[in-house]
Amino acid sequence: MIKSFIPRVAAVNDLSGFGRVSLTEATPILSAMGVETCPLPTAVLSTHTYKFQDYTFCDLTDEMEKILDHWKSLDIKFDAVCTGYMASARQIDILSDFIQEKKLEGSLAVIDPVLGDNVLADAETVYYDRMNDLLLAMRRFVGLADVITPNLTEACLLLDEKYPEDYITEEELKDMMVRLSRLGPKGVAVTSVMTDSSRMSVGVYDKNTGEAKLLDCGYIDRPFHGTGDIFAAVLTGALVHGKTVIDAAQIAVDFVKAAIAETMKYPDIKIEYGVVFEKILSKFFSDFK
Ligand code: PXL
Repeated sequence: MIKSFIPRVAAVNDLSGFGRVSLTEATPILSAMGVETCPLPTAVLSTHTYKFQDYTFCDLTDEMEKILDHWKSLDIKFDAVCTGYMASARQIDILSDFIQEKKLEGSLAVIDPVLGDNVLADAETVYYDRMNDLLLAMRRFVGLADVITPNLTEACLLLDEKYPEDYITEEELKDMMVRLSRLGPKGVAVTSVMTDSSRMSVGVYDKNTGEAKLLDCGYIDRPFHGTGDIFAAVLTGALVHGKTVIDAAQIAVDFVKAAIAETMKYPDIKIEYGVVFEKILSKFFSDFK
């Protein structure tokens, strides 16, 4: 059996060469948090799919099965499995088996149900490119999670509800998180929630204690691509260090806010280039325990 001496996470996500998303964020972030990161790529892309045309896309579904078989033969233990961008519904089936096995060994499952974002997409397409067939599989998949991290668009898709036309109140958000927790997860963090005209918030709910909190993210009137993936990575890193879901969400909010503040120093960075987290990474987590 290969045991972990520092926390070890299987990070299941795509590898997009350019544009700061998914594994190009999760891997350095988890490493900086003192977590051994074992990437399991779902697809290799030249760039992510937002705003870039003609990106290359190599679906790794078959390869994932082989990688998992090899990992199994090595009997590797993981403190957590965190999943993000899925390239096919079959990947969700493969990972469902993997997560069920790993949960029996005590691993935590953090599922980011990557599907879309109203804030980024134009009015009638809430889904990210390629994602509109995955909803049903994703609804089942989140049932296996200990913690889920949907943005508000994904939360509405999972609950089969309309995206709110107006700002959302704290009570409405708590109610939504309680309903999401009924799908299975004990912890729910909903990102990208406009709680008034000048405030973006993250809602977080801990089913074990019944506590819900609204975390203030400030507000800058433009989207920041890839911040959901950063949020999920930091939250996972904090959870495997033993933080509660509410504390972990606060740490993730603080890091995303710091990365956004850094990005604002570079006016030439386009939205699709993601946020500049590199320069703040080592300092932010230097004392992290
Ligand atoms: O950040 C979500 C995400 C992840 N991976 C890929 C994407 C997106 C959103 O556009 O395209 C490949």
